[in-house]
Amino acid sequence: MATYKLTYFNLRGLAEITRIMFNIAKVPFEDIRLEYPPKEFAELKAAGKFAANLNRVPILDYNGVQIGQSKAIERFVAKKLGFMGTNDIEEAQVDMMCEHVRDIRIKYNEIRFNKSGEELEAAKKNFIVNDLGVWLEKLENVVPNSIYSVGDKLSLADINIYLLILDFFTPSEEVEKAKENCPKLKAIANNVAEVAKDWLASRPVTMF
Ligand SMILES: N[C@@H](CCC(=O)N[C@@H](CS)C(=O)NCC(=O)O)C(=O)O
Repeated sequence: MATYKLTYFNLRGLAEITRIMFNIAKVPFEDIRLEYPPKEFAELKAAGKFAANLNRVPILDYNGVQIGQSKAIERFVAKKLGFMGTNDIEEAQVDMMCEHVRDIRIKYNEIRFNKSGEELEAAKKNFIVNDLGVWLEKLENVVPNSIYSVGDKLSLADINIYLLILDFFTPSEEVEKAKENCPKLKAIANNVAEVAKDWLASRPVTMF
């Protein structure tokens, strides 16, 4: 039987989509969580433990083979567990949706990680009030009227949409307003939340 060991910090961050896939598929994996803020990380890094991700995490150990880069890990695990569509076209569509979600998250992260203090708060609010709804409505336009964004089963694309709609932004009236014209995205996200509810209720509570 295949063995999966996923090493990351004790955060949702770049590992959570993969953890959600293992939990929905009920496939056992070792969820190795390094202390955050990092303590033992420097020592393990110096010992070459994370070379496959250029001395960073996450790292997936699959049957003793080390795989780095969170998106490569997500796609690999999605393929193994059946979350990457049922044919080449669906696989490309899943990939496309994931990249759409990534683009929107990057836009917000560019603000989050490049500003501070009052300037940060003002820029975050400006994005949420003026830009987020516009991007979400574009995404809403490319998903079908279904609880699945691609084909007729849950995929990596749906889990990305779940993260964007229900996890990534701190809840607020403005965030709710940005989502108000996106019933299809909400239905997809709510379906993932329902299917993954045991994991979401029992996972460690972390700051991000
Ligand atoms: N593109 C990489 C980025 C990996 C990355 O930046 N990991 C961070 C944690 S989120 C890390 O290990 N930082 C510690 C360090 O760089 O020393 C991926 O997606 O896996």
